[in-house]
Amino acid sequence: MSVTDQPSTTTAMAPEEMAITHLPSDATGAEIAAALERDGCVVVDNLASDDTIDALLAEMQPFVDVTPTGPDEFTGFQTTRTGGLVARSETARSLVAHPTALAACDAFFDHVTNYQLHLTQIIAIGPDAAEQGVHRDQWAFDFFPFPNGYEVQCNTIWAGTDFTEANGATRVVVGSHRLEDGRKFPIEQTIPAEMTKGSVLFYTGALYHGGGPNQTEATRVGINITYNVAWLRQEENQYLTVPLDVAATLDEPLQRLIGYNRGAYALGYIDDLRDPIEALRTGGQNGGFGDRDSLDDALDRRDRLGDGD
Ligand SMILES: O=C(O)CCC(=O)C(=O)O
Repeated sequence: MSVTDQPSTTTAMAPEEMAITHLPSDATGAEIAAALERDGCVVVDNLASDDTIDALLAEMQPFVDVTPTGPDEFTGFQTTRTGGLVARSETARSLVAHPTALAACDAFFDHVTNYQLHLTQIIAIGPDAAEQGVHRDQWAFDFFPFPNGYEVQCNTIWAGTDFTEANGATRVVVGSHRLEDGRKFPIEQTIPAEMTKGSVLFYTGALYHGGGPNQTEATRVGINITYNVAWLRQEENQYLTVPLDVAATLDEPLQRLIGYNRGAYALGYIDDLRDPIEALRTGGQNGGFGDRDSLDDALDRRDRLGDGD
């Protein structure tokens, strides 16, 4: 994606003009990233099997059962948010590191050295829940005004149940990732991301969206797994959420994805410039900052940005 500060659009599309693109389950990372760049959101249909979703939800159910509902309107008085998926569910790890999700992130985050897991959350919207306020997820970064077009998050919400307008499908403002910051949208100016169980909605950190109201008798379950640029802080603190002895058992790409990695050439090293992965190993030595090639790539990107490309 381009990293320049693009002029923001001031006019949002009318809901009747909006449509969410659906891609098939064999969509490539480049196709997903292109749709994200154009629309700010895209659904990939039927990417996870029912068996995967059912296994993940069964592993998480004991934790979901004891999760309190939200304390305020934004988190939702009828909604539970259960985190720690990497620590608590082996099956969830296969979604966190799903090849299609990571291929999309690889293509989408080509403006940074690294990205990382940002948060994992089962969002269960109960019957009679009101809609969530429409927001940008990147407001979590203390409302920092990122340049328009400089995306810091690639988000997924996997449908743990079918997502319908009636049961609280995520509501989106298609194309709103290019609008100016600080906008307010009533629900009438959004459309629902309807999709079948096992499908996944990708959306950027700049897209205006929110959980929909649940007007059914059944709970809507979403599995929210998000990624962010690795020079920013993670929303869910993986170092404290995933016990060290559990983190040590994960395969190395997942260890690096959850944060045992440098965020850029010199970011996040341990003591005498050691690679953070060494926190999970005994006896290793890996001196120096990160790899020089990635630093050279970062410098090239900075020079291109300076040229306004
Ligand atoms: O549950 C959803 O559909 C969206 C939730 C969301 O946007 C959030 O909690 O930030």
